[in-house]
Amino acid sequence: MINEKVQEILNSQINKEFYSAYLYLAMSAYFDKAGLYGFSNWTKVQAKEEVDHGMIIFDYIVEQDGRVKLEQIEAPEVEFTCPMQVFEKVLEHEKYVTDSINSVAHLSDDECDLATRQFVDWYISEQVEEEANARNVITKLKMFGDEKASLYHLDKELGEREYKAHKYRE
Ligand code: OFO
Repeated sequence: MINEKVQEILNSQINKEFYSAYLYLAMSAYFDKAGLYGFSNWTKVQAKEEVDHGMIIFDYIVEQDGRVKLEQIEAPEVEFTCPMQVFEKVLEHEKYVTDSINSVAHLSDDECDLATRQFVDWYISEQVEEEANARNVITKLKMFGDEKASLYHLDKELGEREYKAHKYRE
C-alpha cells in the first residue's frame, strides 16, 4: 500500500531521474564531438546510473501495488562551451535533485509513510556521492586548468569509470 501523495511525488521523481539521464547523454554527445572520449564515457556511465535510479523507484511503486505514471521527459540543454561549464552544470543539477529527494523524504514523514521514508534513505546518501563526484572533477579542472596536456590526462582518467548496475532489492 502506498500513500497517494507520496506516489505522486515518486512518479515525478522517476521523471526527474530519466531527465537526468537525458541531460548526461546530451553532455556526452558534446564531449564526443569535442574528441574528449573519457569525459564522454563518464557522462554516459552517469546516464545509465540515472536510468537505474528511475527504475528502482518504478519497481518500488509496483511492489507497493501502486501505479507508475510516466510523464513526458523534457528536452535537455544541448549547447555547452567547455568541460568546466559542463561540470558546473552537473553540480548545479545534482543539487537540484538532492532538494527534490529531500522533498520526497519530508512528504513521507508528513504522511507517515514509513516504508517510503526508509526507501528514500538510499537516495539521500547517493545524492551526497553524486554531488561529491561532480565537485571532484571541478577541483581537478581547476587544479590543472584547461591546458591540453592536462585535459588529455583527465580525459584518460574519466575514461576509466565503469558502469555498475544498481537494482531494487540487490
Ligand atoms: Fe539520480 O542522481 Fe543524479 O540526477
